[in-house]
Amino acid sequence: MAEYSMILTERQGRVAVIRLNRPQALNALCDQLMEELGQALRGYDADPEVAAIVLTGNEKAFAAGADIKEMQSRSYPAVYLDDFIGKRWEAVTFVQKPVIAAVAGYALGGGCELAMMCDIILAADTAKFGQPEINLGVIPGAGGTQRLTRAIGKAKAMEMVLTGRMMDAAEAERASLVARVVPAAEVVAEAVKLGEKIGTLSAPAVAIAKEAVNRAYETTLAEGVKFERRAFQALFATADQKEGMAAFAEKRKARFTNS
Ligand code: CO8
Repeated sequence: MAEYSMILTERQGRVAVIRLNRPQALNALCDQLMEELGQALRGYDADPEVAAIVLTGNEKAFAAGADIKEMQSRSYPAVYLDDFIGKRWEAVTFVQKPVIAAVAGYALGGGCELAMMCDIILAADTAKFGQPEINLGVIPGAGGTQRLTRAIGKAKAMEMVLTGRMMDAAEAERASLVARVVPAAEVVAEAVKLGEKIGTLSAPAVAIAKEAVNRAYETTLAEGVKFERRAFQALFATADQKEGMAAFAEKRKARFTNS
């Protein structure tokens, strides 16, 4: 098991929990933290014992953004040549297994963007989402202008990105940014429960379901529907499709073998 200094990792059954752990800086997402996060995500994605991954912070902050103090003196050539953001920040988007963000407290800037890269966001009633980069003389840089707009629509996204206004958990649920709001003390347990539920299902079906939903962001309706149909048809090649349908017909619980 790798040694990490800025994240904590644990397994709860078939669910891996990654906790961002820089509380003194409200989990500001510095390079080292993002390297560690990428490493942990890749490790769990490759581990056949893991069905889903929960990403969380602490009760005060999921993450208050990229590390402003680390970023402030960087030059354009340096950030460009380092492909600042791309290399370290997109690890979540390459994970094949479901990644569930359990957000309590601040999810700001890069923190909000990181949550939006996850497949499902569960919000604690204390969660606050925002893209305050405009206050720093910059704009979101890890997908905020794109994913927020797709999630909540132009009117609210534009208001948030142009003014830095934060959205509380209730508004985030109304705006469909988050799947559900739960009491803060339960948000990680609820996310793990969700991961466990997914873990009882057919892993190939889950992975392709995730891929198909994500395809909706990248393509036309006609192409997306065609992709979905081909994926649906392909699942008839799995033993899990035979088992799932037989179990329904026989009125028993399915025993999926991920094959
Ligand atoms: N970066 C660095 N340090 C931070 C950050 C941050 N984003 N957020 C908080 N901290 C530090 C504070 O400096 C403070 O440290 P210290 O005790 O040494 O002074 C400590 O965390 C506690 O913070 P506060 O004292 O400010 O706590 P408050 O409860 O008073 O305020 C807030 C909480 C409102 C969340 C406040 O901390 C805040 O406004 N933080 C900055 C939020 C922000 O602007 N985020 C956007 C950052 S830019 C960004 O994310 C760009 C993403 C682009 C893609 C990623 C590229 C790498």
